[in-house]
Amino acid sequence: MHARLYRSLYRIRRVEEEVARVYATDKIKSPVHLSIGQEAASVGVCEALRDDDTVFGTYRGHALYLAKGGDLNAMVAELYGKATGCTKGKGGSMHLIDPEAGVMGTSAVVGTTIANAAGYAYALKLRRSDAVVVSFFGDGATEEGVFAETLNFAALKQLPVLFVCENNGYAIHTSQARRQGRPDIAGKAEAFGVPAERLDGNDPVGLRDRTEQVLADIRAGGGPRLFEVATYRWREHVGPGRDFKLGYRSEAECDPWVAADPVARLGAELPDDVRAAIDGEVEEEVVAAFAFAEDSPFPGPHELMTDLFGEDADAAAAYA
Ligand SMILES: Cc1ncc(C[n+]2csc(CCOP(=O)(O)OP(=O)(O)O)c2C)c(N)n1
Ligand SMILES: [Mg+2]
Repeated sequence: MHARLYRSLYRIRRVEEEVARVYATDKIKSPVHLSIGQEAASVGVCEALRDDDTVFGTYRGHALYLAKGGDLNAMVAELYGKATGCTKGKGGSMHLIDPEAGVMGTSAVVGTTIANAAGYAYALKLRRSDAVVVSFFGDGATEEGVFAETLNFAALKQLPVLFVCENNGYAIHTSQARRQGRPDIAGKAEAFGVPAERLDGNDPVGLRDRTEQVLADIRAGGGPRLFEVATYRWREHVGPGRDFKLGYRSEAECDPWVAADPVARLGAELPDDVRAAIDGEVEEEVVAAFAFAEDSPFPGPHELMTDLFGEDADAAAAYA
């Protein structure tokens, strides 16, 4: 029985379905890149992490943020642009952060957090910590130079970092086969000296178990590793809808992924009463989070002048 995994998966699914529902009202003040269909990649990996491990991710980051324990109220309020959001409403859906939960940041700029993660891992190594950093990114991000540079550096320094490429087959509307001369991300990592493997993104149990094994090696000083996780985005690249009418992919291509949906599969394995209890608790939590966002104030104008590098006089003096 995998009640814990199911709860995490179902909770993310319900939050994003609610985001999709509310989006049409224009109350959500930021573009949203939904993870619906891809939740298991984040959940499977994060279930194997310790509280003091950290993650870095992308603009498609709701699942990762929640799977690692990021505060739900602060996330929804952030999407609403409210002062109670995780970046006081300044970052929106693409820039989620919850340092207390080990969510060190997500970014709209493709590839950037790959290097941020390695930098953090380098710091951990210098401090002789056995905590691990996990860097999540898409298949498109592997075409950025920073991917190659970071893998080279991580292998050279044997950094405690697990790279997780969520390969959903597309960068916006262009398939991997139309972008990469050699569509083999795991193979590219191996070329840099980073042991890599391909895993099923619809198998959260397998992902959690494999992550546990690999993390033990990384904690013991074994150096960086990479997972290429096969997954699929059910909705449009950005926004709440479906986009099969655009013609860059077919609904028939998506169908097998929906049929193998791990949220439904794990849910069906649970005794009815256990599942009903989890579903009920999640529903209450989701309703409360959206109410929290609705009721929260927008940031005041003074917030334009806070959280700037120049705001901190000591730091500014140090660089003078
Ligand atoms: C440096 C940079 N170049 C281009 C873009 C525009 N852009 C936004 S998302 C995206 C596709 C990225 O695809 P992938 O890494 O596979 O992530 P997915 O959206 O599939 O999760 C691109 C090119 C950007 N945000 N940043
Ligand atoms: Mg992609």
